[in-house]
Amino acid sequence: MEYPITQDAGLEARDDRLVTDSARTDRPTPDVDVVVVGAGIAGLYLAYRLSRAGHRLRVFEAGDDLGGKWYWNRYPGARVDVPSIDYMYSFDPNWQRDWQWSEKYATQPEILRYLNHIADKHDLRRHITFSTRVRQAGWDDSASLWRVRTDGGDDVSARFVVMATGCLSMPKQAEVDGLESFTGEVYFTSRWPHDPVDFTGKRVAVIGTGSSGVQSIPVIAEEAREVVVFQRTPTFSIPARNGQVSPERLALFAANEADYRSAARMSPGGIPMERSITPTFSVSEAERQQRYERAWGIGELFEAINVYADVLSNPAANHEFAEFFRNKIRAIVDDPQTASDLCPTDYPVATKRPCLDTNYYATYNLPHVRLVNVRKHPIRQITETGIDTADEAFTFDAIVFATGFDAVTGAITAVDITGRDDAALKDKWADGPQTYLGLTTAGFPNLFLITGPGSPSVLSNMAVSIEQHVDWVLDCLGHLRAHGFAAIEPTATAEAGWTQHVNDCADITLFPAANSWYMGANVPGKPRVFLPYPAGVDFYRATCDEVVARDYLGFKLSGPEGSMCNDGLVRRLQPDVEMILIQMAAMNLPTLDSMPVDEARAFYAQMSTTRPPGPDVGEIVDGVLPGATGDLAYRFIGRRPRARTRSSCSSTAGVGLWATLSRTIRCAGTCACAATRSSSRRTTVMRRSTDSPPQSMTPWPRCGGSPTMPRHSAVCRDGSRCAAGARVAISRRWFPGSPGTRVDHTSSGRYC
Ligand code: N01
Repeated sequence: MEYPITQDAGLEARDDRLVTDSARTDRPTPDVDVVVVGAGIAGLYLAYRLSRAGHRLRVFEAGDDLGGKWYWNRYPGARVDVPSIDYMYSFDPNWQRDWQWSEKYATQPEILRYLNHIADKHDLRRHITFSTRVRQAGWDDSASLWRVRTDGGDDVSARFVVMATGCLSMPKQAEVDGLESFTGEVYFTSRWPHDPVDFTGKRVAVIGTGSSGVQSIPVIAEEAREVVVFQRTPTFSIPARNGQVSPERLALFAANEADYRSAARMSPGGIPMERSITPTFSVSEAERQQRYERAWGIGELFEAINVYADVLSNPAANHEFAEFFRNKIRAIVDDPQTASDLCPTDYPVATKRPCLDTNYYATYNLPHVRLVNVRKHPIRQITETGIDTADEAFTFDAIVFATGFDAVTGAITAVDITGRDDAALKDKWADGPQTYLGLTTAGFPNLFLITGPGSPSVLSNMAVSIEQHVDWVLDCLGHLRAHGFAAIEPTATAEAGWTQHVNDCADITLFPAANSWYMGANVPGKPRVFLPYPAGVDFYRATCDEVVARDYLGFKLSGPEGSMCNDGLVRRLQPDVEMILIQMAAMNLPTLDSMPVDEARAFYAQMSTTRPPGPDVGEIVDGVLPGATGDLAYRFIGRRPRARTRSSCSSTAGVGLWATLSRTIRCAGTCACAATRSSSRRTTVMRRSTDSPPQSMTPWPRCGGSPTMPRHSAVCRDGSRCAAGARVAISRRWFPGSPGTRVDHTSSGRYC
């Protein structure tokens, strides 16, 4: 049986030679090809792409209508924190004829209108079953399909299941005793009523000061008689400076939208922007303050975080930037005690999601607004009439919970998903999610996760990351179809390697230092694991493309006519080492192995003059490691421990260009391989030259054969040379202000 022709008019013709797996065998035909869970931004784009590609699909949505996050989060003041023209689909090329954003940061109702507009324009509603929650999805190995059950009684079989459930869609429990006894009104920002809520003349409590609290508090304070904000952790917030979409930006964007969108796809965060490569302390204090002021004034989160290359990796750099923010808070808030309570001091700036606000700090200057620091005055319980802290009883008419989400994994594990041998995904992820590329997970064939854990997701512009994932999935389905495969699943090796790589990337940043929802730290009992992939949309996209280019590296593809598996790790090097090689290629610098030793040393010395001093050396230990051809001498250079429970990078500036460069080049001329790691302690281990010829050096590892270590590592156990070539370096720069000017560098690396 061929796929039914259900495409819309004018679509690319489907390859009619391709037939379903069941046509070649006696396997049962599934009810549909794909079940999609969720009809938010991801679910809608899936419906668009899948239907156009001729796949039979059903989309189940728990809400009564589409929109996902933007359907549920209707609280006062709710807005997007990425500029509206960046936070939209790129697949709809003629959108400017029928859609215009009214503001730089659109409100929730406007975004919801946009999503409805897209759904209507492309006739997507017909694929969606609303008010229906998927409860269970089980893989039937004998039939090679999924059996999906909903709370509406649906029992649907499908070849593929795609979780488009959103990263911030599973509200966190209130975690406060006595809520059921409160006789006033109770609201959750994540489940706001559809009818307008009127706070006029009321005494209102708001618990929580993340993005939802920061956006809603000033608006609630405009109506309410009294507002008391219960804050557990203060946030860093910058003024959004909302207004009309700037005509200049719109003109620039309209002049070459294709270039703009493609620059977004190859940017660090999904918004056209060059990755900063300037370390904080490489410029004068006056220049730094000027740049911080610009970051504060521009009203864009990603620009602010990108102010210097090492803000998220160098504690001293981060501290200075944080202090700039704290000074701003102190300058805005009149009452010194309130200002002090509003200043975050126990985590590095941007390691918890920073906020964009409109009048947030100034709202605390209003006479009817009060801040309660619950670290000093813990909430004891909610009573019939209000909230009791350890030392005060408050009376309220309404309590608003802005307490956040079981982020990234919560909505996925809320569905009872079982894979091969009835293994439950929830059990598999009990100690933290394990995925390959944040898209798939071993033991669960034909299951795709859109913006799943281990992908850039919440650290990026979600619209761009969603499109990238959906496009990847569609390409994958096309590949399976074209080659007669019915199932795809990552290997355990690839998954372990990717999971380790994500952790390695997080470990060279300051992210693990915060108790954030990125770390799962906001949900009691949730394993403490960094959930998103922090290396950037650009690196991530290149990785996903590389996996495909290398014949679906790390995946097993199977079907009635056989199976194929090109097993291996897509990222073997330590991320900072890899990053430096990519940066060097992007800058057209000569590769180190092409230089004579003296030249390489001179090169390193020159680079060293531009970088700040490194950390104190705590200890130097010489020793030997067992190698394939005998013992290998190494030198261990330990840094002085600092007050952090997590391991940290041995380079001063972590992902900063010059620091990573120097870390790599330190091996120049003396070693056969570069950096590897100790799992308990961040160290640099340098293999000294026992087998490298004196005139040449090998500054990064050569790997060969199938991986012998499940953990991502820079050194192959057998020390053999890499046979496989891989395209690894792609760097694209786009310069706002000069439309059409783009510099593309592509280079081939020999490392694997
Ligand atoms: O949730 P949050 P959110 N007692 O987890 C506090 C996106 N978003 O809904 O930090 C007292 O950030 C909690 O304290 P702590 C955006 O990515 C985007 O505000 O855990 N307090 C924290 O202050 C954002 O980051 C947009 O110590 C309790 C707050 O509640 C993400 O969604 C708008 C508590 C929760 O903050 C989540 O934002 C809105 C308790 N028992 C959201 N439990 C835009 O696009 C929790 N808290 C603009």
